Amino acid sequence: MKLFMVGASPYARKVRAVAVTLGIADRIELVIANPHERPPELVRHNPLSKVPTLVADDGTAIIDSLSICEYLAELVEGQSVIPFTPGEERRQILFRHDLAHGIMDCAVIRRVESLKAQEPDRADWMARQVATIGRVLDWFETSDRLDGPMTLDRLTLAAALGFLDFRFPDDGWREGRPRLADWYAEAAKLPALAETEPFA
Ligand SMILES: N[C@@H](CCC(=O)N[C@@H](CS)C(=O)NCC(=O)O)C(=O)O
Repeated sequence: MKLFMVGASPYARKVRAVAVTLGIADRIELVIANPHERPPELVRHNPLSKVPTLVADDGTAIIDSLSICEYLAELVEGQSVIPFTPGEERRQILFRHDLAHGIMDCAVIRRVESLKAQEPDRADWMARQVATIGRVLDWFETSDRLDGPMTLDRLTLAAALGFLDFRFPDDGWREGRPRLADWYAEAAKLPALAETEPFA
């Protein structure tokens, strides 16, 4: 399999963290492709020109990080990253995944906006992202499901927090959130996170 990615993408990191957790990272060849440059080898598989994009061994493309994570999980019998059986447990994991994934969305918007010239409308838009990220972090701080096995939701949360540290190291998201800070300090030591640190 080939994974088109960039080193800074939190979405790609989520996929890689899942692959490490599933024990199949060695089956994935990493291909660095800047989606903003619309590289033909990426666009051929994914006309959206977004990373991550996975190309399976039979040439099938799987796009969007959640679909890729589910595909990878399908390859491993008895996996426990994401339950496939419809029901409460799957809904809860996907709910927390979607919240953590939302942190990524807001942080990526903020990063892109921060590279542009400052204008009042833009400052408002960025402040909204910061506020949304803060609300979701507060939600996780008080969640009674913070601790537990590294299922998709927790892997996504850890990748999102890693992206905040990578792009906004002065934000101080740990302040007032001691549970989340302690949880992340432990999560970051796991191979899934330690082996997939972001790079520019
Ligand atoms: N919802 C997608 C988001 C992927 C995404 O937006 N990736 C960024 C890189 S971090 C990208 O490819 N941007 C290029 C573009 O939007 O043109 C996922 O979860 O995989």
